[in-house]
Amino acid sequence: MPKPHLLQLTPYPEADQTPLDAAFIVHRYFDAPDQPALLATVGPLVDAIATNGGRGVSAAILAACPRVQIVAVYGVGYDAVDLAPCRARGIRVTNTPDVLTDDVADLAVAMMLALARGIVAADANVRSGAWAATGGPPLRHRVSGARAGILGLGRIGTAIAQRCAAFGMPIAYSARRPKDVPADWAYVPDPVALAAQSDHLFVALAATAETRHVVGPAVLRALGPAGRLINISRAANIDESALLDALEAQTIAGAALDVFEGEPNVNSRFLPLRNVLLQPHHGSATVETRAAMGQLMRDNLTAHFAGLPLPSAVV
Ligand code: 8YV
Repeated sequence: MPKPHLLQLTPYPEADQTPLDAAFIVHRYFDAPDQPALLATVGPLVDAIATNGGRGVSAAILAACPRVQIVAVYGVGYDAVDLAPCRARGIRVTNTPDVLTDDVADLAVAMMLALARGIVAADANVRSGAWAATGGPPLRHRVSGARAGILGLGRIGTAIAQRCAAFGMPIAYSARRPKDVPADWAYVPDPVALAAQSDHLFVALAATAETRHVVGPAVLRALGPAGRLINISRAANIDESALLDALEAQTIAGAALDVFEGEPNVNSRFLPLRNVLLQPHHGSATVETRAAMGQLMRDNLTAHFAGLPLPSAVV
């Protein structure tokens, strides 16, 4: 059986590239010198598209691939895939849930601790000699027992809540409906009300048209001058301009962000701020998890072309 043609929109680790190259005729769109020309030439041949959570697939690329059968996302977020043409044309879409949940939740908690305890500034204090010269950094704030609010109690939000509960933190969460969770986890569906009762507010929502800018001026006001925001979801869930206003005016205590509008380019207003922790969208970026994501993405592709059920289809 001839190898299917695969249009690859993003680079993968070598360990993932080798098996892809073995199973498919791979067309590397991401480093093509003339991407429109490549698309015009190979688009009619493409059977599958491989991408990641940040890159997705546009309607234009889908339109240039009239015989594409499946879009495989290396990541759990598929908000950057234009689903309307996929649904209209019967194009399957798969992602890589579960295998990255722990890593993303681990980083979210690490970001909370680093922000509240000033880990980055304390490292600089030692490295610069300031500790010896003028003493240690100023006192920071306890995390254990503080109130955790989880905006979006899906797989990752639940894993974050479980970790925070282990720190003795009271848990409150928003979701479309109450979840089957420990009885002392409070269901607070309104984002403003949730922020008002949170010291650390985690944004763990899948990005959709409904969640766009759900964290705006009202939520930030409710979070207040002692509140901290942690975002490991998508930048679109936050009104970044309103967040910058709040950080600059110190009307919230701080924010820890792994995602940004226009990433990897970051708004320069963030750079001088000392009450924000900036991370390079690396929630799932461990050797172990990326290997599992790559394997699951390939398992979906292999299953599709073998006519078998797909391990993790979203369309
Ligand atoms: C990205 C992510 O996919 O899983 C997601 O949705 O945001 C990340 O894991 C990352 O760009 C993977 O390359």
